[in-house]
Amino acid sequence: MAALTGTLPTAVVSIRPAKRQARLNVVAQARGYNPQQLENLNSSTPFDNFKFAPVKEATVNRAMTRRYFQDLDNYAECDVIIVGAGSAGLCCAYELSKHPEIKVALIEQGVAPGGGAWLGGQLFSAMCVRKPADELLDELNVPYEDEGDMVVIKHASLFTSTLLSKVLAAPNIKMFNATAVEDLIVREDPVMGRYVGGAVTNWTLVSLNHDTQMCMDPNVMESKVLVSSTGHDGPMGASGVKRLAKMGMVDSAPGMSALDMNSAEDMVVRNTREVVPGMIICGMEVAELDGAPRMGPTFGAMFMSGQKAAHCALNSLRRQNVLKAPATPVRERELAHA
Ligand code: AHZ
Repeated sequence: MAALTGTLPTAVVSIRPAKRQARLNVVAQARGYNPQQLENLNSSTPFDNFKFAPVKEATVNRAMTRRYFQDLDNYAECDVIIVGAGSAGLCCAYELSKHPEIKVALIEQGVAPGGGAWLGGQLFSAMCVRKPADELLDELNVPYEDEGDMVVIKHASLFTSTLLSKVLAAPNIKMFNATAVEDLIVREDPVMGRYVGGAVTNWTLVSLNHDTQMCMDPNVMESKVLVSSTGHDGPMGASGVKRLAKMGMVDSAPGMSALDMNSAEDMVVRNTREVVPGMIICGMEVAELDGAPRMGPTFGAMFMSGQKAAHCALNSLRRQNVLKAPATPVRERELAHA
């Protein structure tokens, strides 16, 4: 028998059930089908007879708010704050997920994390990654086509959704999305000088409305290390380094330079660093600070810069632990010779 094809006349859909069945039978027979076949297409699905258990609306409210406010309370002080959940920030978070003892807050101004990593260049699907950054793809089990010195993922979203799922599942990482970092906490220390001690936050929708409403003061989160991965200049991008430049904590933030894939990717990874005590930069924010070229649609440097930033953060935490440890004669001798 021929396969069922074609659509039914719309009039059939709107008439009463008995009449409708009769019409369907006629249509089915006219087209050479058994009427039961047509009826089966109309009938049951595995979801027809289910029923949810009753719920109290307030229970749903409390399930969300209790957790969110517990998180806000818990993350008022954390080890690492990552600002920006683009490819660099997410790679940094993923690397830190391997250290479950470290408490990480990932703050993203957008509702949807991922930054520019949902698509390749010019809104195309494929994502190009120069080697050896493909090692991360093997670790994540993201498939790709090998093209020699670079690999190509069939859709950037496949990479980003896989990475994001690992980061979000990590017990030591909490993502606060729809939350903007409006400013930095900067303190003075007799030994270190000025250092970054955390982030000044607000709901992004509030941040975007400071000029329409009065006095919407921000919140704060303290960190031992802040990783700034806010991408290149834009409404909120490069906000970390621009703040440092305004305060004279770095000479200037000239902005990224014109495209040169070959030098750009090496430079971004090489220059990923603790730029002032307590603050590490990675991803395109590095190019913004150093006037380095942009690389356009190749993502290897973003992966490796994010991974390197995680290691810089671990080093910074270790250094802070050493400095905070009570001085012993042996340690003082070690420090004197350091
Ligand atoms: O929403 C931003 C994005 O998700 C977020 N962000 C920016 N400012 C923020 C703020 N508070 C909270 N003040 C903020 N979040 O940071 C994320 C940056 O992601 P991105 O993808 O724009 O930057 P990236 O450095 O991770 O990756 C850059 C990818 C590029 S750009 C480029 C070129 O222009 O040539 N080439 C590549 C591969």
